[in-house]
Amino acid sequence: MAKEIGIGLIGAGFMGRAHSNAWDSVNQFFDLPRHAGMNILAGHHSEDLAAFARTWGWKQHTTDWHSLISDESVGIVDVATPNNFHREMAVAALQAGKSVVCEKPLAGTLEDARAMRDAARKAKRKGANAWVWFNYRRCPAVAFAHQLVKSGKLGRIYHVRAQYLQDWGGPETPLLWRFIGKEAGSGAHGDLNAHIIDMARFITGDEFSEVSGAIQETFITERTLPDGGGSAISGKGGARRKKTGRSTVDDCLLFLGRFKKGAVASFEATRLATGNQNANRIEINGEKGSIRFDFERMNELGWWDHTLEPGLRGWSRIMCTDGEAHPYVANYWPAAHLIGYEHCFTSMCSDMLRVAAGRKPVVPLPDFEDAYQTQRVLHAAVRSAKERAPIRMSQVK
Ligand code: NAI
Ligand code: SOE
Repeated sequence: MAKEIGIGLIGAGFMGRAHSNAWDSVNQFFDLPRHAGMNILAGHHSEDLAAFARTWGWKQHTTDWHSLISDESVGIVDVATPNNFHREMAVAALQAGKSVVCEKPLAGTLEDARAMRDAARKAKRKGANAWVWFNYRRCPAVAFAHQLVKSGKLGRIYHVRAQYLQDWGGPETPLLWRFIGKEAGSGAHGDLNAHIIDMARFITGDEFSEVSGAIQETFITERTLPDGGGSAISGKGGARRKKTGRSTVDDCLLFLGRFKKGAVASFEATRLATGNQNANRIEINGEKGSIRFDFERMNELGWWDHTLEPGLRGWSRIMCTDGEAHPYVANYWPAAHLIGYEHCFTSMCSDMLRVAAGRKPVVPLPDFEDAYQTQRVLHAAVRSAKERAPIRMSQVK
């Protein structure tokens, strides 16, 4: 019987649900050296935590996250709260000797992210792990793209073209925490560019050397105050107050970049790309071939083989559902029986449980050290937008 690791989850919102589902299902889909025990849930007193715990299978619940962190039955603390809480919660957990998995972006500010990275370094010496939920790495198509680049299939990389386009942030959307700078750190930038920066670094295996040409805009500066309920992300359909408040984050941020090995790149994140709902896209062009991915068709990877004779070249649509070739899918359904958003979280839980038992993950897990590099790029892009100047990554410590 595999040894159990107790999980303590903080946050009972959208990600609280996604993570609960993943911890609950990981040991059904994967045969692992460790089992996840869903021991304690912590949330806000305004929430019906008893109902949440019952629905998702948490043994205990509390409104005091400090008690969750000090509880002996908890080995991994899962932080699924708004960005401004990440530092306090993650650092406290690491100092208590727990492993941590924290939601993205690592933090709202570079300063907070650095403190988290430093705490993770110290905790690592005592055997604790610190990971970040960059869940899209574990879409089989993205993990496969990482493997293709690593094996040299694309050759030298020339271009990285990444976009994360959503459209839920129009004037009808109330002033949720995602629009409050002190809580979120930034808007579409930290929320969405964080994912595609991580994905670009993960697939190429390369690091940024420079960020330039950044522009950001806040189109909707005043929003009505929310009064609870509505859609998980946008609060649409929920109750509102008449009063309004100021949005203090970007609605979009676009920037250019250079990678150390010479590739050039463009990034765009927005919540106002009308007609695009969760278009998390990346295209990478290399000397021998290209890949492209769009989360709205997450089971597919576009592949262009430039080594073929010219008349035979064309974009292939690879269904990344072949258990013998594509990472993770063998653990779910027979070939061509598609998987969804939630499976990427479950696959990430499987890798964390593997690493907790001293084994290797299927593809690299983003840890605090790694996510700190993504946070530096986020920071450089904001500086580039404000200073209207290129920023060398060596200028961002
Ligand atoms: P949410 O607003 O749906 O949920 C936040 C939860 O945190 C709520 O249950 C709230 O009560 C709880 N919370 C806030 N302060 C707390 C405290 N002091 N103690 C205990 N609980 C507290 O937000 P959502 O969408 O779940 O986002 C949470 C985090 O997950 C953010 O960092 C966000 O960027 C990230 N996220 C990541 C996604 C991904 O694809 N990896 C998707 C959506 C969000
Ligand atoms: C809202 O923009 C959101 O839920 C982000 O917070 C997530 O990180 C992204 O994966 C989906 O969209």
